[in-house]
Amino acid sequence: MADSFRKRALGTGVVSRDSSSFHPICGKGARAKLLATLFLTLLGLGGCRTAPRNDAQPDIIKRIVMKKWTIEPNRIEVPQGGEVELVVTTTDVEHGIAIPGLDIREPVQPGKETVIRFKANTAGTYPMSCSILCGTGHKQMTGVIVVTAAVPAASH
Ligand SMILES: [Cu+2]
Repeated sequence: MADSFRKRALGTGVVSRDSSSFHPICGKGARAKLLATLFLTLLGLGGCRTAPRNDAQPDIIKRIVMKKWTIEPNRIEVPQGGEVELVVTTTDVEHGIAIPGLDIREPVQPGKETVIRFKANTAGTYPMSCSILCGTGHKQMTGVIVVTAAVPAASH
């Protein structure tokens, strides 16, 4: 008798809990799903914004160190057709890396890596220089990117 009463009470309890929380749970679930979708969308957008401008995986990674008043190394050779990644840092003040022939101009800040990707389409010598006035030796901060012509494939 007591058992059956308890069961019924529990049953009622469960039913009433279900019925009372049915709509809020649905609403919450939908909202959570919407929020999750928004969150993932934002993540996706964030990824796009911070992605390098060339999505291809680099074939060649070159590190460049800028400091008063040199660019090291001041000559970088890359093969024509290569996907190139330049990782530029500064050991002192803010500098800027400019390679006008490759349409590259980016600030280089202390404590940060400036990562630049490009495809070396056309063979040639591309002057690079510091693009941010950094002191008396600023104009000495020069170098070249040399894109070496692709060797024609040997005939069979
Ligand atoms: Cu400079």
